[in-house]
Amino acid sequence: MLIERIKEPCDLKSLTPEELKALADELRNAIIERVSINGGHLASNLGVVELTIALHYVFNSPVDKIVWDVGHQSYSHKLLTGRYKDFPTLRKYNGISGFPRIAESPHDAFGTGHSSTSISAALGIAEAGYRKGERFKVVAVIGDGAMTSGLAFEGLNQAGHMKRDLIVVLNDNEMSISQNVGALSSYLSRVLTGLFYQRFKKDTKALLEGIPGIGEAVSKIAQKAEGSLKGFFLPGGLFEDLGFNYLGPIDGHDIPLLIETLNEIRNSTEPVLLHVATKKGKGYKFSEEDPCIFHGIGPFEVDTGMTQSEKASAGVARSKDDCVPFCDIFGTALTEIADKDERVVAISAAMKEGTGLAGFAGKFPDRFYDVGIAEPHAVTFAAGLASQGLKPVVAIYSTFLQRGYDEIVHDVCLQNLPVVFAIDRAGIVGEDGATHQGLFDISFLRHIPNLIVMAPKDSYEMRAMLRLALEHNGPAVLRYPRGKVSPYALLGVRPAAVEMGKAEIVADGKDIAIFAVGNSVYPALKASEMLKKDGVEACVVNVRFIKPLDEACIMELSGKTKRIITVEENVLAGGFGSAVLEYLNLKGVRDVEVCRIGIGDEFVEHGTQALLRKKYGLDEDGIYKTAINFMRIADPRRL
Ligand SMILES: Cc1ncc(C[n+]2csc(CCOP(=O)(O)OP(=O)(O)O)c2C)c(N)n1
Repeated sequence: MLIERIKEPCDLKSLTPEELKALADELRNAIIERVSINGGHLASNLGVVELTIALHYVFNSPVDKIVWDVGHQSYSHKLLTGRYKDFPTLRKYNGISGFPRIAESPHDAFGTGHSSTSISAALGIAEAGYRKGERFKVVAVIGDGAMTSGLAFEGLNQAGHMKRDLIVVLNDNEMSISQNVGALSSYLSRVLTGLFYQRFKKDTKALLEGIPGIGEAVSKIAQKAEGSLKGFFLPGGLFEDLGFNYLGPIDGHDIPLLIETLNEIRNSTEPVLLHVATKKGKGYKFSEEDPCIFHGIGPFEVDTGMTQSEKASAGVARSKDDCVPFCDIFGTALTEIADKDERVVAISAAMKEGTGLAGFAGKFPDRFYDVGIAEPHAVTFAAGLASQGLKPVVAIYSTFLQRGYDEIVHDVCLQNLPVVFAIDRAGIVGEDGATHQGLFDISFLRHIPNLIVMAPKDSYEMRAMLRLALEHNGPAVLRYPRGKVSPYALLGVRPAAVEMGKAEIVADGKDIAIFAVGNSVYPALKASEMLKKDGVEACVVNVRFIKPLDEACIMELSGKTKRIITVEENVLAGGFGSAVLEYLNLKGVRDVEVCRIGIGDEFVEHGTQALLRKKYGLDEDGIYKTAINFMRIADPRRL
């Protein structure tokens, strides 16, 4: 196999054009096989196989730096840069990451996971080389989806101005996760289809012919000069105007053409943008047909394209909310509410499917806004809508909302505007790893005045909290995890109605009080059952409101038990447990001990959710062990 012979990218250079083509097939097969077992980003990776080969053929990584945007398409890059042997560990705990990481390989010039950073990072790298007098090339590879972000344009803006030696490869497959949207996307489509130039020709002809006396003659000359006109007015004018030399669009699956073009560009010392057209999902029938489903996917069967969970649930009847992902409960609940209230609108930043809003978008196309990968804009756009009496719901993953922090403070909360934030993937997300864990949102939201922060533990609370958030005349947050809801029937009792600022006691006990946030309530309940066997009666509180805190409940239970454990899938610094400590401190309570379970001062790496929850003591065993130790220290004679 050729792929086994490539230990370093320079090994590519001795391959013939036929061998490079055969290598592309091998890379594709390796990626399909591995993703079918480990899960991962399939369609984006299959689309850039040839481009990756050509880049590594022409440039000399790691001296030359290739900066991948998002980094979800870097599997071929990993396979060609000495990680073929480790590829089976992709996205597994202690294995190689699904994204580039500086710590993983010298060939990973810049770590990513969030989109649209590549141009800024590559420009910084190029500028550093320039200042240090070092000679190397820097290539940013960015998708048309990632290009819709303001951050990408901030990078282009400075790069075009500084005129540094920088190459931007725009990998245009006309898809973000789903169909790319927006004016930029339409512009790129016109460029790809050649319509831009044709329309220009038509408009120019009409314009010239309209000039009295000389118009027709000039138009004829212009037609003759079409070749040079084309040179002047090639598509890509947008990038030219921003200070880049534009080249393309070229076929991103034609290795010889890519190599020839990149070799040309290599000699440039000014910013160049090469526009390549690729097919997302290329080379695997099912991902070509449905690149959106195969964008990020769990394990699947190669022959049928069916995921393991699809296979498992085929033909199995389900009760309404049983084992449905939180995001789907959210999407359905929002659609139901919107049916009765036409002021309700929904906003997504290029994550319609992931956030469960596809149904809403289908039913209310003119009340659904996909703003592209532009989280800060999504927040401020929502603030504008809310200022005029609409009820916007912004659905964004916890990790990506980090981008919108100032907009939440300045545009929404400061003006007390009724924007609802549906924060999905809050907590441990699993195999996507450190760039995607949603472990900061409680800390970066809890301190903002006017904001209400809720965490539903199940489908009942998701619905009730969403209603409450939309009725509330101010900003509100719902944070909920990746994964399926536990049916509330598990509790064996009907849940108490959701009331503003009120926690729910789900198990009584006098020895210790466990305050659990959202999806940590069920493991806390199970831990309380284990504790019972040791003679420890734990009271379990479903926090529901991180803000406002249920102060009365904290006071009462701390007085009764003198021992509090808090459990949250968030960093400890500034989290819910911190809020409890702050409150007790404020009230001068000195005789209550608080033990907090959450994430310490570290980034959480990739691994399954179950494994990571175990590692950080967030599962039932972890909560049980913490509680037992806590009780032993507090009362050594008892246990
Ligand atoms: C800031 C941020 N928001 C959202 C995402 C989720 N996301 C990952 S890939 C992607 C689409 C990227 O599209 P494009 O850049 O065109 O790359 P393609 O997958 O089509 O190759 C999105 C929205 C992200 N990674 N970062």
